[in-house]
Amino acid sequence: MKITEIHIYQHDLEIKGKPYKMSLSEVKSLDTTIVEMVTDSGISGFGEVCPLGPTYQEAHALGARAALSEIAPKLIGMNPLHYGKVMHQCDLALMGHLYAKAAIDMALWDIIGKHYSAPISSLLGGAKRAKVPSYYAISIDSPDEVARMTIEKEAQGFTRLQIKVGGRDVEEDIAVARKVFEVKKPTTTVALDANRALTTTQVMHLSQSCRDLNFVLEQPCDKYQELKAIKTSLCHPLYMDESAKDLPNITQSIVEGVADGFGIKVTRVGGISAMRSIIDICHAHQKPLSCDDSWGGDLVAAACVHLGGIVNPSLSRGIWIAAPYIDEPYDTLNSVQINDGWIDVPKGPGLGVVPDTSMFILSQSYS
Ligand code: 0XW
Ligand code: MG
Repeated sequence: MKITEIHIYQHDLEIKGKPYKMSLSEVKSLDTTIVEMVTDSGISGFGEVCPLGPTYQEAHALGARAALSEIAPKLIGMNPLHYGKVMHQCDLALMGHLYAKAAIDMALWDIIGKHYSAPISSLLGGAKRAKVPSYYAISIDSPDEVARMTIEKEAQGFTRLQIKVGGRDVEEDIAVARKVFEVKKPTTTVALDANRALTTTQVMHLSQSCRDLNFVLEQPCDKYQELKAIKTSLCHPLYMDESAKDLPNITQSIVEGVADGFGIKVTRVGGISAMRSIIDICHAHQKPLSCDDSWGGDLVAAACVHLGGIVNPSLSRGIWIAAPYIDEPYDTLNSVQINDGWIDVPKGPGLGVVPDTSMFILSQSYS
C-alpha cells in the first residue's frame, strides 16, 4: 500500500450560543484543519487538529497547516501501514510541532483500522466498555449562571462538571465554587479549571478557603514549577492539563508527586500513539485522566473516544468533546455525539467516522 495523495482542508467551527469563555481566552469560532491521506488501495485516512485559538497554547491553525505543508510532500509514496517509518519521516521533515503531526498520526491509525477492518479502540487492545462518560465544561460566568448550568447539565446526564475559573478576582471563583456545591447533586464530581491563570497565592487562598468542598484543581497555574511549589500546600488534588505537554514531563510530574491526575489533549501530545503510552503510564501509576482535545469536530472526537474506551473505568475522568458547543457533524450517519452524558465508542473501522469533505475548504494538495 502507498500514500498517493495528501489533501489539507480548512474549516471554521462556529460555537452555538454564547462564546466559550476561559480564564485567558474567549472564543466564538475555531479554525480546524483536516488531513485526508489517500492510498493506492482505495482506502483514505483522516486526521484533524484544531487549536483552541492562537493564544491558548503554543499552537495555532495557520501553524498547523504550515507544518503540514513541510511534512506532507515527504510522505508521498510511503506505506501508511508502516506507522513508525512514516512518523519518523515526519520528524526528519520538521522538528517538534506535535500538534500538527497528530493529524498525520490520526490519519495513519484510520487507514490501519480500515485496512484490518478494526476500530482503533480494538487495535489499542479493546475498549473496556461500549460507551464512555463525557463531562461538560461550564464557561466562566456569575455564580447564579454557573449554578443554573450545573443543574441543566446534570439533567442532561453529565456526572462530572468542569467549572472554568481564573482571570478575575479569586473571590468570584470562590463564590462560584460555593454556589455550585450548594446546587449540585452529591454524586456529581467537579473540577475547577483555571487554565493556568491563577498565581500561586491565589490558588492557595482558593484551596484553603474551600477546604470543605471536594473538587479537583485542574492546571491552576501556568508553570510546572509553580504547581510543584504549591502542591503540598493545597487542600485539593492537583490535575495537570496544559503542563502535560509530552511523555517526559508527564512521567516527571508523577515521579515528583506533583500531578494527582491529568487532563490530556490528544493532539497536544502528538496523537493516538503518544496518548496510548500516556494511558499505559497512568494505569501503571494509578493516575486518573480525562481524554480530551483542545477543540475539533467528529474526527478529533472519535480519536478521544477510542482512547477513552481503553482507559480503566476506575481511572477515567471522562472524555470531553466539542459536539455540545458546535452543531455540524462531519459524518451525518456516524457522528460522535453525547447521549444522556455518555458517548458510544465508534464501531466502524478506523476512526469510524468518514467526513463529507465537501463541507471543507481545500487548502493544500500533494501527490
Ligand atoms: C475542557 N477542555 C478539554 C476543552 C477546552 O479545550 C478546554 C479544555 C480544558 O480542559 O482546559
Ligand atoms: Mg483543562
